[in-house]
Amino acid sequence: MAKLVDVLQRDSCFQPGSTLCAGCMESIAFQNIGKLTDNGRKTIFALGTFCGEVSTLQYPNPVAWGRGEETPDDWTKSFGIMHHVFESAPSVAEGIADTAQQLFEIGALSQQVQVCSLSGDGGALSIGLRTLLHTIARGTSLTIFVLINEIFANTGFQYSPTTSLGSETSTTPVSELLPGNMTPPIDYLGLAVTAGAQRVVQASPAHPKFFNRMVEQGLSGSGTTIIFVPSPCITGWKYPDGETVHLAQLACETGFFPCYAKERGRPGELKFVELDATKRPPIEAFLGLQRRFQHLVRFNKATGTYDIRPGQEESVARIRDWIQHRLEQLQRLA
Ligand SMILES: Cc1ncc(C[n+]2csc(CCOP(=O)(O)OP(=O)(O)O)c2C)c(N)n1
Ligand code: SF4
Repeated sequence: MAKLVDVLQRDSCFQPGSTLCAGCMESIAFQNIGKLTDNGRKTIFALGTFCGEVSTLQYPNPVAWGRGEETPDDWTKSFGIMHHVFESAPSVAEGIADTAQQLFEIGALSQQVQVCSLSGDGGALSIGLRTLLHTIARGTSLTIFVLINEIFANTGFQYSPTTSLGSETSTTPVSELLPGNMTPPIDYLGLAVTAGAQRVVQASPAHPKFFNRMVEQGLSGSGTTIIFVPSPCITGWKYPDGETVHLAQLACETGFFPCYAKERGRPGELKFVELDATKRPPIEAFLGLQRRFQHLVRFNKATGTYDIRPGQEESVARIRDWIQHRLEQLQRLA
C-alpha cells in the first residue's frame, strides 16, 4: 500500500471548479479518489445522477474532472467518464469493466483498466437497489462507491432509504404532530454482504489512512468491492461551516456510520468505534450539531453540552437502540 504522504502528492483527476457546496464531503472524497486512481492504470468512471455529477459535469464541459487542457501523453493519465441515468452507475460500470476485459484479452488494449462507479444513496439504494445487487452478484472486478448523505440532496433534500431515525427532511417534516423520519435506515452493508461482494466497506476520508487502504485494495483486488462513503451534507444536514470532517468522525465514533471492512468468507471488522455504548461519545454530540435534529436536542449553555429536549427521550432512545443493534449485527456478520 502506498504511504499517505505519497498519495497526497499525486496528481488528482478531480480539480477545483465544481459547484458542490463549500464543505461538501463528496468533494473531499473525490479529491482522494482522484489521487488514489493516479496509480499507473487508466481509470474509467461511471457516474449516476447525484450532487457529485450535476455539480461536476455541466454539459458540454466537465467542470471539475480533468488534468488541464492538454490530452496527456501518458495513456494511464487519461481517464474516461460516462454519465448514464440516475440509478444505473454500478451496472454501467459493470458493462464497461466487462468490455474492457474482453478488449484486453484479445489484445486490443495493452493494459487492464480500473473501473469505478460513483453515485448517491438515493440512486444506488432506492431506485437502483435491484440492479446494484445483481451487479454485485455477478462479481465483475470493479469498485463501486456509494456516497451516503441520507437524502436525495440535489432534487430538494427528500427522504432516502438511508435517512436516520428522527431526521427532518423535506418529505419527513417535523411539527407538533409530525416527528420526522420514523423508518429505520436500510441495512445496506448487510445487503451487499448477502449479495456476495468480495469486499464490503464503509469508510470516510475523515479517517484517511483507512479510507486510502480500502480504496487501494478495491482497485488492486479482483471481484466487486463496494465502498459506502458517509458524506455529511452541509446544506441538507444544516451544520456550521468547518464541521464536515469533525462530523464525519463523530458519525463513526458514535456508531451512526461505523467504519467497517469485510472480505468475503471472513468476519467483518468494525473500526474507530466501541461496541460498548458507555465508551462511545453520546449521540447527542452528533445530533446537536445539525439543525435537522434540533427538535430532539438543544444546546445547554450552562454545561456546554447538547441535551435531549423534554418529551423527546423516547425518540432519542430509539436511535440509541438502533445504533447498538446494528453494531452488534455487523460484529456478528460472517
Ligand atoms: C428515473 C429518474 N427519477 C428521478 C430522477 C430525478 N433525480 C435525479 S438525481 C435524484 C436524487 C439523487 O439522490 P441521491 O442519489 O441520493 O444523490 P444526491 O443528490 O443526494 O447526491 C433524482 C430524484 C431522475 N433523474 N431519473
Ligand atoms: S447539497 Fe449536500 S451533498 Fe449536495 S453538494 Fe451540497 S453539501 Fe454536497
